[in-house]
Amino acid sequence: MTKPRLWITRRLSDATLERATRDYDVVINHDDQPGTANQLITASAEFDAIIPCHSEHFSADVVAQFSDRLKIVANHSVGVDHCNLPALKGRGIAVTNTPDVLSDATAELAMLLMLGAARHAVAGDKIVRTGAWDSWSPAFMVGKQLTGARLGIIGMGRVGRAFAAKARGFDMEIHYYNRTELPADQAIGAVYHDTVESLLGVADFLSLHCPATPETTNLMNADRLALLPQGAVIVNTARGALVDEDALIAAIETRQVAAAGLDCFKVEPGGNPAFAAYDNIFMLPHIGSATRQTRDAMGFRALDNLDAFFAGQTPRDLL
Ligand code: 8YV
Repeated sequence: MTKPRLWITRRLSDATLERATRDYDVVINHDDQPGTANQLITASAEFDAIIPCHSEHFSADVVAQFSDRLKIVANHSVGVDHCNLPALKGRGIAVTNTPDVLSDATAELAMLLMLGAARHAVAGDKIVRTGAWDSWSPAFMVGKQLTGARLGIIGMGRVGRAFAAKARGFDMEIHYYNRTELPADQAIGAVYHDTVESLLGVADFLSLHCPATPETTNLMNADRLALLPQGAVIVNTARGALVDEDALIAAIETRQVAAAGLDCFKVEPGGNPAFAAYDNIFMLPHIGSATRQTRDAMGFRALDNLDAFFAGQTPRDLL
């Protein structure tokens, strides 16, 4: 039987590429540059399947120009805000993602950002690294303690719950907002808030774990930032779209927000150059799921979805 033709848009893990090459007629974008609209449109005529990352944008306009050959977009990501799902489904193209497998890696990075933001990681590293550390005092770089503090989580899906599990290890009091209240065995004592506003009032620390949708764009705007307890710390490992970045800077300026830990930005790659002036904004370049173990698991999950699809079964992560 002829192997399905597969385009892999970015340099995925070696193990993923090896398995894909064994099982599919693969073209790999070894240049590792984001696939352009024109490349996607061309690929739709030449391939049965694409494994893209969140760096390839399947907008309605692009999908409208697709040829009929492409049957499945098996995303190498849990987030699918780069895909216009109605447009893809309208063309009869199956779409899958890679949930579960990146939850721990992303939650670990959220913990790093929360700790680093709370304890002056940027300023502390800078002063030692530059040789400018010439004094010490008990009042020096005093931060905010996690132990016993209230942690608000927006979006108690897989990543949110993995983050809560890690935060319990720091004896934090977990509160959450989710569209629906979790069953007790998943909430594990976390306090449910049925509005974001109610959650914000108790969030000494706030971590965002919801998808980017039209409804969640600029979820953390000036009005909501003002509802946080004074001196709150904000962490975002989900999507840059969730935070009004100008409003965040304003809240940092007034000390309403003491610090932020950000792995996601409105503009990626690149981030927001205005953040660079603030040592209390601890930033990383969208690497939440970037561990070897998780990259393999994401690639394998995307391939599992493809295998099922081409075997005539329903892929596990069909959206
Ligand atoms: C990935 C992510 O690195 O899975 C997601 O939604 O944002 C990241 O963890 C990236 O999307 C890989 O394509």
